[in-house]
Amino acid sequence: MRLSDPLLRKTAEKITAGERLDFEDAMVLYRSSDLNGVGLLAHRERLRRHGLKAFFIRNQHLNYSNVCRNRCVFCAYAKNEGDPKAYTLSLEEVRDQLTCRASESIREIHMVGGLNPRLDFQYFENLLLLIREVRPEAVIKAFTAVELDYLSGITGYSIEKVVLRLKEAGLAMMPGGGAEVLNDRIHKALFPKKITSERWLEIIETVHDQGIPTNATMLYGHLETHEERVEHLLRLRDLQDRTGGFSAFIPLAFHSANTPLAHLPPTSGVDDLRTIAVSRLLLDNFDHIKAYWVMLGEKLAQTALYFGADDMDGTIVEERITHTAGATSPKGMSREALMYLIESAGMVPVERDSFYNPISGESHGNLI
Ligand code: V47
Ligand code: SF4
Repeated sequence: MRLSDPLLRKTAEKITAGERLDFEDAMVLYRSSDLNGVGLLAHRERLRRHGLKAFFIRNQHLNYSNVCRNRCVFCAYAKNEGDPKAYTLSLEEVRDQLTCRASESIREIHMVGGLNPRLDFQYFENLLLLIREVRPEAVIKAFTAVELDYLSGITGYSIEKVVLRLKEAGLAMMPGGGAEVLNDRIHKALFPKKITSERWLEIIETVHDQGIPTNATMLYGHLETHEERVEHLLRLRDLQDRTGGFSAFIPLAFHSANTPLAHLPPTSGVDDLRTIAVSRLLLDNFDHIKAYWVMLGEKLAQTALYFGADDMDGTIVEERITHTAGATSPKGMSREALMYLIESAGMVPVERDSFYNPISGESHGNLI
């Protein structure tokens, strides 16, 4: 492989030899002038793992309440109780949101919300039971370590008991949010009321030990340095070495509108692609890297399939968190539109369930 940046060559040799990359390698990938070279290394790794397959899922997002006592600085979605834009869905409203899509084969319900002090444990259990009743064929991927810590606090239950109860009510997987950047400086500056990095890691380890897989995310493009991003990735990789419970990693590009950080520019396409590529190369024990089209936009998400990403996430139906912060992508996408994005990028769409099993034997084989 021809690399125009000589500084990249040593790291490229390690990748070719199948050696694990370290902090310095990741910084070389971040600093290199040869973005295409970094992308090519990540693409080669992506082809080795998945060929030209690009996964997607028919899913629906549900956000039960935007009332949140944490009020993270980067979050435009959360509101205080009494705010005219504050809402909390009743179980009947949740039922309506689910049944209005009854004709579609939705495979996953992705559900997160704010820490609303008026919601008790019963509400969360009832949400899961209701989804299981209305959508018995869908996997429920819900809550983050942040909600689990909250539920443990209001009930006095251990995290193990919270997970067990939610599992009994239908929880099968957890999304990757809540970690933001696993770093004390950023925690203090941007989300001081949220659980610490150590607590997030400890809770996720417990969740994995209880047999529930989760994703992991990283919110990037605000105050964090490249070094802090790399530390975040390495902390996730360490935990994955111990538990093997992470399914996919999803870099989340920060959107600043309607937040106190509105003066910050959007992430650049170059940074988005490089971050996908560094994630693919550093997280050697993660099977999947997601290009979340909602935050990247459809065209950059397509391009990311050539920088290490193998998954486009899903149909979503209605996204709220990023759109409140100024996202200009659509709020949802049809299965056909997602497949078009993948096919017109020269990849093979594979519809999957939450655990990356192809739907109805639709595996297209490894084409490389
Ligand atoms: O934890 C909040 C992020 C996350 C903003 O696991 C913002 O499959 C950008 O975790 N700009 C929730 N991001 C979303 C999330 C997620 C999304 C899609 C798929 C999966 C998955 C997980 O959204 C939060 C936070 O990091 N977020 N505000 C913002 N202004
Ligand atoms: Fe609340 Fe989550 Fe928004 Fe933070 S990111 S304010 S915890 S809803």
